[in-house]
Amino acid sequence: MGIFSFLKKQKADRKAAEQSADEVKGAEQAQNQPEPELDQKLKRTRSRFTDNLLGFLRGKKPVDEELLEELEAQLIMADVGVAATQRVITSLEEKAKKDKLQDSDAVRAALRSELISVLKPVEQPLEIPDTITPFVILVVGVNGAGKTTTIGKLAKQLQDGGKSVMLAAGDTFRAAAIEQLQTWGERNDVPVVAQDIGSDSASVIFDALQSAKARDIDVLIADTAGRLHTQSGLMDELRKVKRVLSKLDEQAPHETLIVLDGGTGQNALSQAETFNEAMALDGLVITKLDGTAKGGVVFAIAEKTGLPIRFIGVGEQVADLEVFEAERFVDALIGNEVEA
Ligand SMILES: Nc1nc2c(ncn2[C@@H]2O[C@H](COP(=O)(O)OP(=O)(O)OP(=O)(O)O)[C@@H](O)[C@H]2O)c(=O)[nH]1
Ligand SMILES: [Mg+2]
Repeated sequence: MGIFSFLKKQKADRKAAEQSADEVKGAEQAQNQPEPELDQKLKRTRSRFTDNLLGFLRGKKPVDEELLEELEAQLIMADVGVAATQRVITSLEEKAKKDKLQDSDAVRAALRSELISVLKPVEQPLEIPDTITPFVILVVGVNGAGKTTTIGKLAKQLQDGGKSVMLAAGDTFRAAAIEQLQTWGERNDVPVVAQDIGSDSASVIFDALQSAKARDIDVLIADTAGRLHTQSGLMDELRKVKRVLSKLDEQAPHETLIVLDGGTGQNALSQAETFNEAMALDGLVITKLDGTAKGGVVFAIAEKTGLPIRFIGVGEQVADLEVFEAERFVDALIGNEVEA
């Protein structure tokens, strides 16, 4: 597509966006309705935890080796992963030895506190210091993980927090990717720096940083095309983005954020590990936790990578991005009705 037809298309898209302004307004009104609680949004994973994992604890069973073995099997089946499961079970065994697990309520309470302790070290919210402007966030991950959607949601949150935000359309592979980011930008009145499809991703993001500096923008968020860590050419492209940005600001990008689709279970874990080796990640966002029963993978990712989980995605709407909190997450899965 030539630049002229591209611009024409952009114009047509803008018009379409204006026409749908009423729809957006309606959606915003809907967003003003009280939000469903996190446990509702995580209901599939919650039901795996409460029905399968905790179901067998109901009724006063003796706390013996067999019960802990069953619990271990259930944790593995809930995608918690071997390492995190072992840590939890070992600690429960120690408590059992000291006669601290008298009944299944005590097991539940101990389980709750062990699960929290797996997640606590990675509860490190994204902090954007006022002293760094523009603060540059580079968003990476495999195809379809939720990168662009997360950027849209994050832009709104930051804006609501009083930051000025700019987006960079660094996914130059598909016209639809550029348009998708522009739609999010229009919806929130956030400027989007884009170039023609097929242009060099690093140059788009470099231009955006220059522009953000000139306009005194607080936060620049750069989108990138989905890729697998095995696609070495594409991984080189990401390294080039980093290199080029550091010419304008030695510390940029200040946050390299990977977006992982929680519904892919153990694949999400291996993506976090391999991208981290290639890119030195600063943080994670785990999306689509609303649509999956595999939310237990959050524990596996926390235990194995130790990388900060900045946010979780729990739906497709702009408000469906939550700052990750260990206790809140565990309570949404297993409840906190028992005394810890
Ligand atoms: N249910 C649910 N859907 C989500 C969430 N986050 C993103 N999605 C959906 O996942 C699909 C892919 O999201 P994108 O943001 O386009 O993913 P991407 O990583 O940018 O994809 P590529 O640009 O193709 O690599 C879209 O339909 C989103 O609406 C979430 O937290 N929950
Ligand atoms: Mg995208």
